[in-house]
Amino acid sequence: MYYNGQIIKDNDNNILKSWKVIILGDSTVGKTSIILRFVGKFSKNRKNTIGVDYFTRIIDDPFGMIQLYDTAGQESFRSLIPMYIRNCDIAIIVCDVTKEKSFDSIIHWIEEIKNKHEEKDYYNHSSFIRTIIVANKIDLISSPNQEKINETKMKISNIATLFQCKWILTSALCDINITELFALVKGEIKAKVIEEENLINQNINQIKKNITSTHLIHHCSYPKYLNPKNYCCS
Ligand SMILES: Nc1nc2c(ncn2[C@@H]2O[C@H](COP(=O)(O)OP(=O)(O)OP(=O)(O)O)[C@@H](O)[C@H]2O)c(=O)[nH]1
Ligand SMILES: [Mg+2]
Repeated sequence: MYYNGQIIKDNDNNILKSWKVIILGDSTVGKTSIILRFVGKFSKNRKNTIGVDYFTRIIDDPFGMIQLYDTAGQESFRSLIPMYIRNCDIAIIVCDVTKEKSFDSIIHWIEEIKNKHEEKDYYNHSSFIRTIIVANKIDLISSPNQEKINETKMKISNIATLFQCKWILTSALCDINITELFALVKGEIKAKVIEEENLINQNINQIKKNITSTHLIHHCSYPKYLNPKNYCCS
């Protein structure tokens, strides 16, 4: 895979469509670990992310490339993140099932995404930033503590229902539901592809309408004396 200006190509010279996915959440909730699982480079000994890291992975369904922006959860980097949110297609918000405070931050990031989405509308961009909420480190509350798991599920699903997002419980450490999380991401990408196609069709129809009406005006303004018999408005 290589970059040629803005165009991204694979080794067979096929142009790849790319989708930007940003991963948000408090420090140490496991954002980098989730991404490293997905790109096949998981390691247990992680350092805190500084600023924003970038990863890619080719996907075949739909065919293209996922560009992953792994953000730092530490407060000192927070002001950097909104400008990355603005250009993304999908946001994954991660919390740690053992840290109550990390649940509260979900709302902060949803608000931030909403603001950026409104800005996008302002600039007449159509696409909506689709959001998935992830409760990570599920291994730390696994059975026999079923009650705690149910409580966590209830909490996450309530937030997700409120903001109309998808949600999932994961463990990057034990590789639980990471594939399923990125299946959700691919599902959201497919929904975006359909959304974009519909938008293109709408625009084409609008252009066709405009051409037809322009043609009529042109036809009607055809000077009468040049073709008096066939003059459409006569
Ligand atoms: N038990 C458990 N530990 C995890 C899991 N995921 C990540 N960790 C551990 O949590 C710690 C922090 O993980 P990171 O992936 O670096 O967290 P982060 O959200 O990227 O943190 P920042 O880069 O500071 O924002 C590391 O020690 C990981 O090994 C998990 O699912 N279960
Ligand atoms: Mg990190």
